[in-house]
Amino acid sequence: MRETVQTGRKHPRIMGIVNVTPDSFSDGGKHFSAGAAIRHARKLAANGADILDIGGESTRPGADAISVDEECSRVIPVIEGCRDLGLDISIDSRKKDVMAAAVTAGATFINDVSALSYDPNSLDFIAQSGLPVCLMHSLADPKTMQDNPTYEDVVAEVTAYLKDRIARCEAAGIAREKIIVDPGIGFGKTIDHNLALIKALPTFRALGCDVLLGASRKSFIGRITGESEAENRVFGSVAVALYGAQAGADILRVHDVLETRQALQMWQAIDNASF
Ligand code: 8Y4
Repeated sequence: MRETVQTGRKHPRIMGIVNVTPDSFSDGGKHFSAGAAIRHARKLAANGADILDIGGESTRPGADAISVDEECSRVIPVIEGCRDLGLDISIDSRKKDVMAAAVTAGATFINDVSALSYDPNSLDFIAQSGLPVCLMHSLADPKTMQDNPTYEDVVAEVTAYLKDRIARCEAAGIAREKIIVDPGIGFGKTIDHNLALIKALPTFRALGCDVLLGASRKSFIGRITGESEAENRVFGSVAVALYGAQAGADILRVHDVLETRQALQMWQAIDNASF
């Protein structure tokens, strides 16, 4: 064991992605398998995830909307199958009824890609639950958001949007310490918008909230590196995670927990070294 005392900053928390849709975890056919999703989630936990982000609704442009019942039938068994791990469990949903069922099943964190703008009942629910919530920026319509997104100044506009969402949360009784902000990489952004937002992470921290960065395997990494297969974007994703850690991200949402954790451990050891 090393004798030096670790005093410097800790690395960001790792949020492992558990995408519980029929195309991610099937029983070999067209049916969603909760067992396969739970096995994957438990592996992410063993690999060092601090938070598991469990979501049942696809955010792909043009994906079909699903009902509350369908969404619950996907996510609830997976939450129940992970709650004994003692990790934070994040419910990735825009619907208050799904959030509420997830919290009853053991979720301890709300991740809403609509920043609580999709469901008018979500704000009050989160205020009374007392749970932390991630507010992510996205352009309004998921179907069209990637059709030539334009901003005068992407950093200023995303900052202003998040500031407004924080104010609405605080007005509803959600404490600022419970709010996590996220620039929403890939949600209505070009490659250059994504790069500018990652570079501007310290600006988002200045809002007085923790910051979440979700860039893992996203298409801008594929466009920059020429890697068309999302599963082959691990190295590029780890590089973004390290840049994000250096820039002050508090939570990194990633598919590749083991790889990201190893990279962060080395970054942290160097960052904290003082010999
Ligand atoms: C390969 C695999 C390529 C997945 C792209 C993707 C974020 C998020 C998503 C995010 C927060 C995704 C639910 C998109 N991204 N939540 N959710 N922040 N807070 N695409 O960046 O991972 S889904």
